[in-house]
Amino acid sequence: MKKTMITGVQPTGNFTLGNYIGAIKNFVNLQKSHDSFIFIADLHGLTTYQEPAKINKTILDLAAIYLACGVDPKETNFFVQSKVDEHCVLGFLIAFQCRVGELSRMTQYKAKKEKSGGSVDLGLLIYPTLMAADILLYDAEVVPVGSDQRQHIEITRDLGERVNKKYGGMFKLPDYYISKYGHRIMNLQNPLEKMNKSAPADDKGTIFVLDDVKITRKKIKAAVTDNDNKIKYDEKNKPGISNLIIILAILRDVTISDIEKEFENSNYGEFKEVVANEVERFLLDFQAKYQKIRESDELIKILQAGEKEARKRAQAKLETVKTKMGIMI
Ligand code: AQP
Repeated sequence: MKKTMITGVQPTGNFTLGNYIGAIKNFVNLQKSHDSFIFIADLHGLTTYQEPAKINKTILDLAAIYLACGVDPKETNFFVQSKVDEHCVLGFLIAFQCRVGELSRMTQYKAKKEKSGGSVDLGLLIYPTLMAADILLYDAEVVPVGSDQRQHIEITRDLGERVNKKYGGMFKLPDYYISKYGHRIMNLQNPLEKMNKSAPADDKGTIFVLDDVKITRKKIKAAVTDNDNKIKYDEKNKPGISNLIIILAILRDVTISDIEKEFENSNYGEFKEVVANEVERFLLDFQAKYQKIRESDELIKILQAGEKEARKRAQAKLETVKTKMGIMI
């Protein structure tokens, strides 16, 4: 029997090459061999204020991005999280199983709290309990994510296990799927920081997938490197060039040493030119697919079909959970 796989992305900010390489590309590669679910995490997006009039458009934009990245609705149940209410109900029940200390120790929470000057909304603290519900609701065993999400998958396992022990086995426990390379694509201007989709639209270190390719070329040419001028992977001492090596290797589906070998006699200028060409080739192909899908009527029909299957599975699971917890008459 196929294992169930699930992943999601918030419809906030602007989708980056990091999101593609770190999460969606892995999902796309595995979708056929798994019982696959992918959702637009609009409820998670609401942990920060979103302008109500813009939310629908943003969801459809992101849906078109997923499909243009290769998510295949024939292989994958593709839906919007808020359309399946069971996520919220299970999120609530899971939150009761969690200790405040566990949540306040999450790295992402601590970083965001610090950034905001210490005062944060409750949503940011309990975000991992909703994420745990998203995964446990479908008995997902595989969750392809970037490395920033590792801790959230670990707490999902802990919470699932805790409920199983307390009320009797009801959840399968998930594992993260984090690729060896590409799980943390770095900002081109600051290769010690993750490339984020919440970066400002004019950020010179972030490659947004809907960027004009002329802009992307400039960003890659201006990427911060070092003075060594050798195309050698060394994350610690050469984070900038290592980041570019990973981007090129993954877009070409080759290994890091293939890249090192091919460019052993090249300088940084020549190498950046090749990376820029490869990213441009990827983006032009992606953007053409995106435009076509975004304008088509199929988009909403695809989401509705995915929602139907997701709801069926989620309802059945929630009934089991309620019965085990004793909240059914
Ligand atoms: N730079 C990255 N490299 C590899 N994987 C990444 N992911 C995100 N950034 C990178 C993975 O993409 C999936 C969706 O994550 P998200 O919706 O939380 O996107 P984000 O860019 O992390 O969002 P923000 O709000 O811009 O950043 P944060 O919340 O970190 O401040 C996930 O699987 C993620 O791991």
